[in-house]
Amino acid sequence: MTQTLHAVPAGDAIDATALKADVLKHLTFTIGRAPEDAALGDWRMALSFAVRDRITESWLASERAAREAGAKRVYYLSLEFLIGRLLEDALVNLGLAEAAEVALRDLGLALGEVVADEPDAALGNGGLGRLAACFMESLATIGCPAIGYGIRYEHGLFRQQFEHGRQVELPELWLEQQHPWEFERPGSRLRVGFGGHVHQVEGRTIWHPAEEVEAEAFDTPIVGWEGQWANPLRLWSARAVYPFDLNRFNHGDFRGAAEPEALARTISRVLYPDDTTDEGKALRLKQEYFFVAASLADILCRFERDFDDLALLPEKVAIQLNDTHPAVAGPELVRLLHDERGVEFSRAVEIARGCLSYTNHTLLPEALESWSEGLFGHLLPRHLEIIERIDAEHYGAHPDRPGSIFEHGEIQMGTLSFVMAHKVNGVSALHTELMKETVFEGLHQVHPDRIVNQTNGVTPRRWLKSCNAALSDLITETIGAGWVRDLSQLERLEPHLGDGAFINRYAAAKRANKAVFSNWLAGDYGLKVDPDAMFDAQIKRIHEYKRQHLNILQTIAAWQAIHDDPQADWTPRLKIFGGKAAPGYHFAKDIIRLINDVAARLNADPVTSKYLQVIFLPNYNVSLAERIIPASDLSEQISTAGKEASGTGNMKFALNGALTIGTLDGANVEIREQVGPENFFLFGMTAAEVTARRAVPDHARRAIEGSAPLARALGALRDGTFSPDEPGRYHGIADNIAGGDHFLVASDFAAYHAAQTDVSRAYGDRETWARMAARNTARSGWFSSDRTIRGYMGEIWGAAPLID
Ligand code: F58
Repeated sequence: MTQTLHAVPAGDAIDATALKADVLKHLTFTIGRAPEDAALGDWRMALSFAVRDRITESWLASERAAREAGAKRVYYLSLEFLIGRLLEDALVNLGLAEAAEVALRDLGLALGEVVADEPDAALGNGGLGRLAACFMESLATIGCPAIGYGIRYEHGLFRQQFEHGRQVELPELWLEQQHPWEFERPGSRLRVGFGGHVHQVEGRTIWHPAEEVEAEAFDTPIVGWEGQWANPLRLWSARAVYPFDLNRFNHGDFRGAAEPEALARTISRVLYPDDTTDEGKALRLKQEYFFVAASLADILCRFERDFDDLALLPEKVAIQLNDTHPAVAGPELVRLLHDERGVEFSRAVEIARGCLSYTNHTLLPEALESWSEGLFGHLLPRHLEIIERIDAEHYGAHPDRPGSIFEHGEIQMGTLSFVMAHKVNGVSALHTELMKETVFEGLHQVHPDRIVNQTNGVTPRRWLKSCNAALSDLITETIGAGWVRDLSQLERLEPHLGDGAFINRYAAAKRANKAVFSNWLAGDYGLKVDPDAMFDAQIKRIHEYKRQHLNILQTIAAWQAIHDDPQADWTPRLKIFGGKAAPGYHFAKDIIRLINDVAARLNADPVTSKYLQVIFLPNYNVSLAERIIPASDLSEQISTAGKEASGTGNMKFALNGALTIGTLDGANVEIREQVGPENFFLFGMTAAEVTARRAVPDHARRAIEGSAPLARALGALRDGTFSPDEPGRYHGIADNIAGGDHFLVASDFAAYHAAQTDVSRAYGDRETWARMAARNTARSGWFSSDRTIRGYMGEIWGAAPLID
């Protein structure tokens, strides 16, 4: 035992001893298990509690400091927080990773196994939710007093399995075991009402909801780098006001007795329920209002504890709406100020606007949220009236404005959010400009200073330091450890890029990650791959605009070309796919099945499989991304230009030394600017060219006539090459591409195919490739979410950090 402790620096030895004692204490007194009976999960729980104790100290001190300073607080309202695992993150940020390793080794355990036992908290769908999680970590690292508000879904994003290549959705059960990070707050339950009617009493408007539920808070402290600051993520859980109807029970109606509780709990049961039914739609709106109402009540309660003048609200409170899902915060805040506190209506709107700001994450028309007036008025009658008045006042002030909040009997939540926010931001430079030219064109003309850009970022603690030890150790040895807090310091790697020895070490770090990944693939999926092959990854939600079908079509073309000339000098590649399709999105599910069918055929091909293999890893989540990204050479960012608002996976890959093959879309544009065009494989039409091309009749047919490889690859979809048991299975995809081809797969194919050939050639020169990869790392400092958060603090929130 002493020997192990001597292997680490003295400080860590002390930490390790203390940590070990705390782990044993929690195992005994919190978990109630003797060491000899403890399972892996018990140890993980005990370690998590020991770590949580340390975070809690920092958190309570942060809360005290914020209060004493009378500081402005940031409230981040998001229906999604895609947190992933927390234990490793917390250990790394507290500087306890090595101590934990030693302490656990002493107890006969491997830290890696303990960490991997934690379920992923998947309380989000994709980029928007993961951005919220990165922001929470950056807010804490910077020392900005903040609270993240969301819903504590019992079931996060579904678990994905493949059955005969098809996606099957299973419920996700992260709360099946105790969640050790959270503090339940039974003392701060709040009531949230729905439905009912509105009436006037002595000039005041009173809303009488027909139904009420209780919101119970669960706080998870999120600690920043070096443990200097921690902020809570407060997630609300729904429960019945009267959980149990004793009367009905006593009359033998056991089912009925439990009904109120079951109904109330539905609100926080699942992430983003299917809203194709009217019941589903109503539930989604209920979720939105439920968490907004609870959060705003909480925010005002905190404010009123410290201040007594509501005019100070915009000076002390910044509320960020993560997309339009919390848009009802506008009318709710007005209701709280006007109806419940007597502030004059226009003044209430002005105060609310001073607090609120809104982030837009999509320009896709089908993804812009709207609610029918009927449904909305039924659930939130008073809010409908308030929105009507807000709209009328906005029209009064800007009679020449182009559109109303109400269009075609629907409430446009984007317009409502815009009107109620003092700042509206896009998430990449291109996206922000397109916002001004498209969805918000008219509003932008009326409010030219409202739209600002805050290009997304990712936290370097999780997305480099913890997930890629080989590379982060090399970086620290080369330029010191300052980059972890200030990612712009990565530019100090630049002078080393001409040094062959450094490039060799950089390449060796990537090679080591690839070896680990290959072993894992062989062990868990039985797929043997050559770690020297190029690892080419596209991991993200499955969507037509993201064009996984372009990727797989080009893979088919490459396979056909290898077959034609198997003796040629082909660059071996492994194509990695990962991502979930929305349960009702049939076309996306067909794409998944196609990729799996192609993988089965290609991986079994004795002629080509040494050059080209394909794997679709099931159940893509944060932890899987942490495995894939450090081991990847090529990052596929191939969306139809103008469609991907930003992307954040693209940043993680570049930071970890994968080169991008991509379109001029979202933050790809800025990545290319930063890393240099010579270190980025660009292809495809620009957003303006996309618009022009769509207007060309028959654009897909023309593209197919112009590209023999494309025509041949489509032929393989039609003749049942990948579905011999059902030759027609992929006719739908082929027809889509050859027909309307809204996402211009055919039109961009030839350029993509050519760019992939360039990629293969470039990978042949390993030293040059490694230098290009290292340059990507050195020039990715801009993509830290710390930079993004500082941007929000300065330009949107007017908040200041409370640590240096
Ligand atoms: C994503 N949006 C954007 N939405 O697509 C991506 O470009 C961007 O980088 C990211 O936000 C962060 O700004 C996104 O993830 C969703 O997941 C929706 C949530 C609500 C249901 C429909 C999907």
